[in-house]
Amino acid sequence: MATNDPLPLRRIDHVRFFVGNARQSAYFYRNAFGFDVVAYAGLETRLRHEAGYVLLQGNITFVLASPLGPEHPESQRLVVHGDGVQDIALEVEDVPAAYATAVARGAAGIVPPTLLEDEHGVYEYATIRAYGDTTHSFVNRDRYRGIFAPGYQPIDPERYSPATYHQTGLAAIDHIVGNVEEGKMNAWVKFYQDVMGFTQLISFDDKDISTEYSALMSKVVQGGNGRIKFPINEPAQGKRRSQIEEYLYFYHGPGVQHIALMTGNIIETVKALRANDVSFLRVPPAYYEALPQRIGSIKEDLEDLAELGILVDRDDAGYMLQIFTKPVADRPTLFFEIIQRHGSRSFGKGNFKALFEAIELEQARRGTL
Ligand SMILES: [Co+2]
Repeated sequence: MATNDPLPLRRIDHVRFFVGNARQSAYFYRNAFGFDVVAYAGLETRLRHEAGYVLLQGNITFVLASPLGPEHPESQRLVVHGDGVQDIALEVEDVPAAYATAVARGAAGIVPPTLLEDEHGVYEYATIRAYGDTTHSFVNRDRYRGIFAPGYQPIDPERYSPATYHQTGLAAIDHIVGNVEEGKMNAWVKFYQDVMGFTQLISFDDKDISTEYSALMSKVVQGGNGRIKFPINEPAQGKRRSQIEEYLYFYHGPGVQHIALMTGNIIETVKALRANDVSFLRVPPAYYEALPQRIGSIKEDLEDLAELGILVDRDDAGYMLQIFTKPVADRPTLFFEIIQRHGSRSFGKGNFKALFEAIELEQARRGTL
């Protein structure tokens, strides 16, 4: 399978967020989510147009970048979208081949294959357009020994006290979900299949995922031999404005809706995140009364799950536990999912109804339902 793959992808290398104040966002992701801030680029490292921070936890790498002036080519992004995901970078063996293949198959190129070089070696990347203003970079760091990429230096050890660093057990990116406009889901599924060589995993329609107000359609594509999973959502007809429409309205277009972060112990992770004031969606208590019948026996203590608000779903391969944060910025756009899998390959379809009711409660509070 891998040998015939026209566009072999190793893994998600990093997710780059474009934000209004990367310095403060780094503090938030460090002190609330437990990321270690390992590298910095900015005026002190001779980068004149932006500041960047590299954050690590487990196998997850986030890059937070902010423009240092209106001449930054992406500065308008902040006015239009607010803080959000700019780029999902995918590690490849051969950057020029990946870029050439993607463009030959219909992708819009943004940055052609580019070599960045410093005393630590060579870092190579190229960038194509995905949904909305979101991009995919192909990156290769096989010949790079520095902290992240040329321009970045290890973070000044004076910046943060080791005593305030507490990782929360987040280990890897499980999936990254994109919201696209009504009627565009299939075109983006086709993009990932035809251009990126992904396969479609599961599809559920609006009969599965609808409440009185919030209907959506969702399809999941995967690549990199299953290591990269991208669900794509579009709004479906509902009585009132759905959560996907709310996102598209406030983000002003398609973009990344949520990033699911995997943990090996969701109870400990969510306890740690709650202790750091990360806000999660709450489902009604009745959810837990119905749970044993719906899910059967699981390892975790039901009382722990109910106290923390963790959800459970099952498919024929096993079960999974998940919970969703509230949006992490003022606009109701990007949020995070914390997920632990016990065999299940589900994305939590069985929880959608309970969740949507919880989300709609939040929408009603925002007056956007
Ligand atoms: Co998810």
